[in-house]
Amino acid sequence: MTDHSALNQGNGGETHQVADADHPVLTTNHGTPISDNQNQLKAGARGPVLIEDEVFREKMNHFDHERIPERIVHARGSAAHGYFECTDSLSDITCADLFQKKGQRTEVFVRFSTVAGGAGSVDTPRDVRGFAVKFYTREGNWDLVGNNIPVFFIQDAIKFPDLIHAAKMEADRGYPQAATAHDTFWDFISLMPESTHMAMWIMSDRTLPRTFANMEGFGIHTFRFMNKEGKSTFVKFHWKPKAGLASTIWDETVKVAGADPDFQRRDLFERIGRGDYPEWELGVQLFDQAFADSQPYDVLDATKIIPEEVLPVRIVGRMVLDRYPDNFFAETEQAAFVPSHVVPGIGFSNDPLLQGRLFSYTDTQLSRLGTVNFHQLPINQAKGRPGGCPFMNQQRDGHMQMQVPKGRANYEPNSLARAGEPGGAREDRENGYKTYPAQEEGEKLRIRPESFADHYSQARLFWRSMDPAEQAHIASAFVFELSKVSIEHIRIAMMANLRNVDEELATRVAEGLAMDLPKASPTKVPVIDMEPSPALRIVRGPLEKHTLEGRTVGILFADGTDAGELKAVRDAVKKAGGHPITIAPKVGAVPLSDGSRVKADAQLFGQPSATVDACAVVLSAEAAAKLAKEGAAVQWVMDAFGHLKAIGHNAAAKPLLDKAGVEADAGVTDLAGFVDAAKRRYWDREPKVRTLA
Ligand code: HDD
Repeated sequence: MTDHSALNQGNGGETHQVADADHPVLTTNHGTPISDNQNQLKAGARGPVLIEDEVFREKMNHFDHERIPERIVHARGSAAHGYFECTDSLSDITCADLFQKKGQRTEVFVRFSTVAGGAGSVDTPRDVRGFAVKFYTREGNWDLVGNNIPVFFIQDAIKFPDLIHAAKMEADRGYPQAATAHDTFWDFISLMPESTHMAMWIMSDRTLPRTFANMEGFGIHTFRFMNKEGKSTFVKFHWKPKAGLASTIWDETVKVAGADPDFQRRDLFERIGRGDYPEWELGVQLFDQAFADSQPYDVLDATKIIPEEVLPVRIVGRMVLDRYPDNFFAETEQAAFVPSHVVPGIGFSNDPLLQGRLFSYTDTQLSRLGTVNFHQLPINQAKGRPGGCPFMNQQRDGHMQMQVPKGRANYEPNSLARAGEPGGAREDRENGYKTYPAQEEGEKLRIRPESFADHYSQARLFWRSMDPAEQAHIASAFVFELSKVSIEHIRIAMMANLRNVDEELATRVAEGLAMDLPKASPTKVPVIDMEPSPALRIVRGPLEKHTLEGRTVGILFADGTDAGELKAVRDAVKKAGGHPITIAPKVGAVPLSDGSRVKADAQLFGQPSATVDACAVVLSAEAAAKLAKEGAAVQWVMDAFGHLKAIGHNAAAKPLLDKAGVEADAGVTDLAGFVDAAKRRYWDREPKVRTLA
């Protein structure tokens, strides 16, 4: 008979590693030590497996249940921890703890997301980005759940399911994933004129942010601040990126999606890893009822902005993201953002979109996280409260209850304390959350106020505020998207709406689609010409920053590259705050002119120039001649030029640039001038490299 005792004692796998000083003993979930993690329990070495094998069954069982429902929207997201610091006290305006004292810090967890795609979709579709901030204040968690665009598609939350159904993949065919360029989306938009303003934003470069660190964030709705005396002030929230606003060219976005589906997630991870912490200023627009009444639109209408030129943004804080989550699932996936979670000093307005959201988010967490106890998950705990996480109430039990409350006080009021037992928590009439006692009265009606009727004036304002380069991108995006619409009447209906925005825009899009302009769609109220708002621009706007700080520079080199030149470019980029990435046809040891051998950070095929912010080409004459015949190298340079990036090169690299069709302009420099040139994009080059609408 064969002796199997050795196998049964757990040394049956070839890669077997055993517990030692560095590795604790592996156990089942109920704590039993495991002797063999390589083999199922069998009847005989080649025999059938046995159902009594709890080690296998438990492991499989857990694995089979690892996934939870993804978010119904904003499923694809990336997050980071950090802090908010108050830089200007708002204690006269709000009693919210985090705004009381200059210098006071509050922990935050921030999740960025795309809206339409599934959890595994690419980071860079044309889509709105979510910008959700959880503040762990000392008086509970406040979730400011915003987007990178200051308006929304619809005015009333009852339309949200329709909007999302229309935007997501089509119900019968299951595509497109994470894309608005399809029939059902534009069908809905064309039939909902209130979405026209947001449609302008999503066709703009705002939906193609370079990285999360290069986006603005907005709370969108009008909220309320309340101070200690109970006085209310309306407020709109703005996040202003320290790294500046920056977007990609559409062709670049498409190439980034192919080269690196995780581009923005990776950037967040690497940026934090190297200490380039993403940072934003928090700004507020504060106003009262008299101001609201004086505006040509309703401040309760989430399809409208208050231009910064009309009501300046007051900077009151900064937010720094300095720690990537330790575990994606436990933190990023299980984070539950709920706009109804506010803290004393912060309240809501009657915006019907906001009011609908106050219901939907808790509801969705119940199906996504599966229990009313989702607030007990570490990422969701109210950990800012003194003493850790002391939420105190008489709510009990439920799925996955993690707490073990002591005593009998699971009801209130009670008099148990008088008998020497713990009596539990009680309300705080003085400092507990108080709702603003707004006066309300009216008939019960399903009705949209007349003050919400203007759907085009701000769409026009947006178009007329754009830089010409951005206008060309918007018109071209409409051409691209509407050319993907296969039902002609939808395209015509959309064009009829665009005529109300701006005749020039409509004409350019119609020309791009080679179609006749239809009659403008009827409008309920006249479209107003508002004063343009330059603050809305990215290109040549107030937040376009010429800098290398936090940006990446690809340095293409190859066998025989001059060692001194390569080092000089790398050093100069670093000195200017940039992040150099050396790229070569082979990553191993590349021989340089002085006989030394260096490793490249990335390989030419794997790091297309679309993935970096500026490009340097440092080659020997032989390598340049060779690479001029290499498609990937020619494309690398051609795309750098086509994506309006700076290209710095040494003299020997010229044949490769010539082959790629690079023409002389301010962005094409020698290596000495490169670092300065690399701080920006060259918008004037665009008409030379592509036809735009
Ligand atoms: Fe929403 C998620 C932002 C309108 C219903 N929304 C969600 C997230 C963000 C936003 C950033 C992801 C949060 C995270 O990272 O977990 N949503 C917005 C903004 C809106 C908006 C800025 C308009 C101003 N949303 C909106 C409406 C409804 C919802 C009108 C429904 C009435 N949103 C949801 C949701 C989600 C969500 C279904 C899905 C996952 C989640 O809540 O936690 O409840």
